[in-house]
Amino acid sequence: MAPASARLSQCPDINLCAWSDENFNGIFKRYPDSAPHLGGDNDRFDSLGNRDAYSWLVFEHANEGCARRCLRPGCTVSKLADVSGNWHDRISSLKKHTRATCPAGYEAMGSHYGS
Ligand SMILES: [Ca+2]
Repeated sequence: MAPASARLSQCPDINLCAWSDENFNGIFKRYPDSAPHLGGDNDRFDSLGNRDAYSWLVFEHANEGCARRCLRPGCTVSKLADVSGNWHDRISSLKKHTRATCPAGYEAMGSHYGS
């Protein structure tokens, strides 16, 4: 098993990256733009990394529906089950924000990249 830092390095600049398992393991996907539907990756992700210059917003349902959280630039979530509300296998849409900060009403999650 590769160290977490090696798997995080899968994530290229200017992308929101997602993995199907915690600690950046499993199926890897990257998103340069918003994704209102995740298709076969719906309710699959367990870890995230944001290497974009903007915050990314995640939602429980497709089309920015229901519960939501925010991941700021340079931040990761190694285990979405530990995010408040338990986000294990829960994300169904992603939105690239227009700023590096989180919008009002969006709870920030995650820790600094690589920590
Ligand atoms: Ca969902």
